[in-house]
Amino acid sequence: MKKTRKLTHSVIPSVIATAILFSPAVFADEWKYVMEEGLSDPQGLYAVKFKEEIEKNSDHTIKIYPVGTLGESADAMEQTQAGLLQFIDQSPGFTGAMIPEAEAFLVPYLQPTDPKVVREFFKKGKAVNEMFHEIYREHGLELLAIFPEGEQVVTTMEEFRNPEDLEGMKIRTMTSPLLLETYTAFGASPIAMSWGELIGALKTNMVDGQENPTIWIEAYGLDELTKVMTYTGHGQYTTAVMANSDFYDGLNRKNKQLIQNATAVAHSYILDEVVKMDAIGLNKIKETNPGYKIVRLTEAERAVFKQRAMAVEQSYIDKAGKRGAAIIKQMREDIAAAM
Ligand code: 6CS
Repeated sequence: MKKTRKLTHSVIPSVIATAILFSPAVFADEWKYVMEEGLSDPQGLYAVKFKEEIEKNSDHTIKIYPVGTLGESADAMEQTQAGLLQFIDQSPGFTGAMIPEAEAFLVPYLQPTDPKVVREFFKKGKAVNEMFHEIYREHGLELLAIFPEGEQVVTTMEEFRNPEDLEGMKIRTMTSPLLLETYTAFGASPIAMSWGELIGALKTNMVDGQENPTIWIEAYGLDELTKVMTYTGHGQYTTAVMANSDFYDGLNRKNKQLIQNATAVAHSYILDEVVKMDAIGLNKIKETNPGYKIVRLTEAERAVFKQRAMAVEQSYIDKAGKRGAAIIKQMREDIAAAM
């Protein structure tokens, strides 16, 4: 009796401790994931796939915060770096002001436009997959994936074919300084602003145009607010998914693997989806807005903009230094390999 009692006293706490230690519920965390888009946009599709993978393979859950729910892009980044949020999807178009090396994805006429080459470049390219990790780390971010959302297309009130036509046109860009330099080099008058301000700025003629991929232009009615859409061939809208690096470093090996596996699945999935989405975006614009003018600059017309883009590339290298130059060189090699 005495023995039993003694046993009960000593065993119960350890049984409880064991139960607590190995109960899945104790390790089931809710991770917060913020992004710049809605659930049906490319970033949303990626986030939902990532969430599904995490929740299917663990007891953790992911709470997704779509665009607008936690402020603008800059606010979301501050909250992630402070550790209030665990994951963030933010594009170099916004991150570029903080991480100049990330502006490599904005250098005009560097990225491929052929969908197959684009896929290879993002899936297997050494630049995309190896060269940015350490750089993002310096900003408290564990870089997980980089993916495109479609070719950047310029929507304006008037047609343009050369830099002279763009003179005086106020083009909205995201807040990366290199985008301002790009549109200045292209002959326009760029104005940087957050996404939340753009629709109002177009409606009040504060700006005369903007750039975005077709899926986004159609989804947010940017074609309805402009008259012409121009394929200049100067780049892909690119975005990146990151985790707060302290959060990531604090995870055990199993959870890190869980995140890496979910990343691989979501990345593969989105690379296929965006090709379809780009075509869907264009077809929907043609269907719903038949009067909308769609222009594809000829090679000769593009050549003039390409010439101007060289100064922008040099400016990128001036800011991003040797690392930036190495990234550009590697990107060119990756594109050649992908072709
Ligand atoms: O132009 C923008 O600001 C937005 N464009 C896209 C394709 N995604 C989010 C971003 O905020």
